[in-house]
Amino acid sequence: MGRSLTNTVYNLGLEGEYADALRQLGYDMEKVADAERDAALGNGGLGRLAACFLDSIATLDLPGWGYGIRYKYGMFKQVLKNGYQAEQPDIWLTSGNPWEIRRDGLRFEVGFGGRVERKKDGNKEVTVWTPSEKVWAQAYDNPIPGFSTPTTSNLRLWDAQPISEFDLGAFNAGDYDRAMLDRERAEAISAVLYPNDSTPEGKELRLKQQYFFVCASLQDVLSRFKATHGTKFELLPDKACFQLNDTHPTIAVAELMRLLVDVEGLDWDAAWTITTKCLNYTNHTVMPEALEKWPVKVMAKMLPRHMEIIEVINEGWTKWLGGHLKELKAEERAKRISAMSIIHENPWNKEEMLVNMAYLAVVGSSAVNGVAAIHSNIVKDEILNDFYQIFPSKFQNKTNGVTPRRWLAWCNPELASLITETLGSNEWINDTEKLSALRAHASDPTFQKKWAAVKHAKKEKLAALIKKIHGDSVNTNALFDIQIKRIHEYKRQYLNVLSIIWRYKQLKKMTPEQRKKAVPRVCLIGGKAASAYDMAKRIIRLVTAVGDVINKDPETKDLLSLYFLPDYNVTLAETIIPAAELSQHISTAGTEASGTSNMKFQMNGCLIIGTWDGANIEIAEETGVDNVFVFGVRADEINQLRKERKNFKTDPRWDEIMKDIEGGMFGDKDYFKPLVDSVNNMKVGNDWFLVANDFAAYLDAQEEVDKVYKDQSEWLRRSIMYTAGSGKFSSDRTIREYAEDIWHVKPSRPAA
Ligand code: TH1
Repeated sequence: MGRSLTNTVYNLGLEGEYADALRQLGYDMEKVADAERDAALGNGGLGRLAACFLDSIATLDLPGWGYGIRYKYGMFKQVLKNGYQAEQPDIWLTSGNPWEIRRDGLRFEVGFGGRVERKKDGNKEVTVWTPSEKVWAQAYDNPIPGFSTPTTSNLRLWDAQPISEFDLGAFNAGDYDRAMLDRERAEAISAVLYPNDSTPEGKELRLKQQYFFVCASLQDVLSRFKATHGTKFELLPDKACFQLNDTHPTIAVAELMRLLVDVEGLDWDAAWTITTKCLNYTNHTVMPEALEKWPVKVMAKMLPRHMEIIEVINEGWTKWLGGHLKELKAEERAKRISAMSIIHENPWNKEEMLVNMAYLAVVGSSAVNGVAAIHSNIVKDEILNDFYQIFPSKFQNKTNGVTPRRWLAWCNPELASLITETLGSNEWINDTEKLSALRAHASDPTFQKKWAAVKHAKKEKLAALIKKIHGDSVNTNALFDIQIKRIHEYKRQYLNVLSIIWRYKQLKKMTPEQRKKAVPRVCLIGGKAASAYDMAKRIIRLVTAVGDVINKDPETKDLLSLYFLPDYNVTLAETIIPAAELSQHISTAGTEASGTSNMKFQMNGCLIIGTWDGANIEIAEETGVDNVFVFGVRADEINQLRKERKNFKTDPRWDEIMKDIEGGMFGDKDYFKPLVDSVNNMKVGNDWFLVANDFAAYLDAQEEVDKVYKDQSEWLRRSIMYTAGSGKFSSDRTIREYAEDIWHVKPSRPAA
């Protein structure tokens, strides 16, 4: 979520009044705002997307809430120690969180482990699950006010608490450690966020977290449903629906079945009809290693009844599939069924059976969607193609969006005023399509001048922050070139650093006369590496090591500098994005499902250098493809290219840089060896993400960037065209599509 104070005041339309009131009390708004810590309860784009969705749900007067875990420790704080990433705990709740409202008395029991028995209830057989461990899920509400509406949405977060304060028996017997055990075990569940972005952590505690928040959230909704509709569960799909944000809450399929069948006494088929009508699934990644699979053994031990339910679902599903595919030859049919089974063998370990959570989500949902047009096509044509063939009408696209309140109107008030003044009203904040009227001004020199002045002011502000962090004054007349996102091989920060090395070497070779003509750049890279992601940490070290060399070089430092911005988070993004002139979205084509910072940069008039991937494609279409620096191979080429890696002839410039790194030009050569190997050595990495492949095209695209930057009026024209073309990427548009095509809900505003 990031910070709440400033955004809340903004959405409520109280900015001036609130600052005045504070001043009368002797406080300065900016300082007060700065004291707030980010709520960092997610990893990256996935969580921040949900935050934008809540802003849009409230603003559009839609009846929707968010659910999650009230982690005691959120995303770790990243610090640099001698240029290496180190992690520190995010102790964000110590001074209290003024935004949350603890709902006393609103808590639900969540069980784990234990045994399952069949019992007779009259002449009906019932299933009774007796968990061996129980905890409370205590509700905390975090209000989300809409912009320019009385509607306020809610983010309900669950905190895990022990059922009994402590074991008095053990305490009396003098066994103090055992007396505290329950508390510790319970609190562990909501203690800490797993810091992996896009790759799942196969830890038991993670499954426990998933079940914990799903179980509490479903009970919460069902209890509210029952308060008005009693046990008319056939009405449930009309009254409630759940959007599974990736596979993480997919255990909901089994839990809703359990609640309806075991607790409410519905028969299986009726419960299945209701369950599949209530649930929908959004897929957010195509990375094969990211698709969650839980070992049957782990699930059976922690959630024995759910494992049974999943087995029954799978039996019904595969049986139905057999009937559906009866035209196929027996052998082919068996192959298809086994490929689509929710429970299957671990391909790396034949002894182990796995529950495929994406398959469970598809079978258990009404609608399945991807998050950008290209991504939804990859979902249909590749990852879930078998399922698409069976249920073509289930599959949809919902291109991501971001809230224009936080990411333009609020974080860039100078640009917002200029836009409002130019368009004659601020209606664009709720109707971003109106931004397209800026196109008529894109080539107007007077307007360009004002536009440039805003960008410059934002660059000055960012430069002040860099000075505070690194102690250096950067050249604010330089092109501000920025890549901020989680560090991942597929996002290719590595490619960016390699090109910076090449740029540095070129500058070094130039005469002073030639240097006068070079486009100066300030390169900024920020992002966290998952603590166990070794290669990502090496990439961070390479960035800092290259920065250490070039930022100290008196000959070139005004023409090229490189800084790593530690602890990239929502608050930092709010200062960085308005100041950016060029932003990098350079994932290997076909790997970034959507990306959402690309949209935030676009709104703020920042040009994009990017691959034909994720939402970059739609951004280019809306902005004008010629206004975007597009390079590199296309998604449909990568399978072939990966096969042909061995015959790939690297660019001589690439070979030179690899030798520099290996030779110790940036120190630490042993530490960088695995990085060099991952892109050169067929045995080690095979250059899976095609860094070497796209290198030459990337350098060409960067040269084109310089050329356009030298023509400031062309650059500014493009910059204006980006904002003008960003209308589609408001999360209001995305949420309207979810509301109409999947949730079937209509706006309704509380009576004033
Ligand atoms: C991200 C995707 O990588 C990104 O492309 C997309 O814009 C964003 O979701 C929102 O749709 C994902 N983050 C995660 C995090 C985890 C697991 C899967 C994904 S996909 C933990």
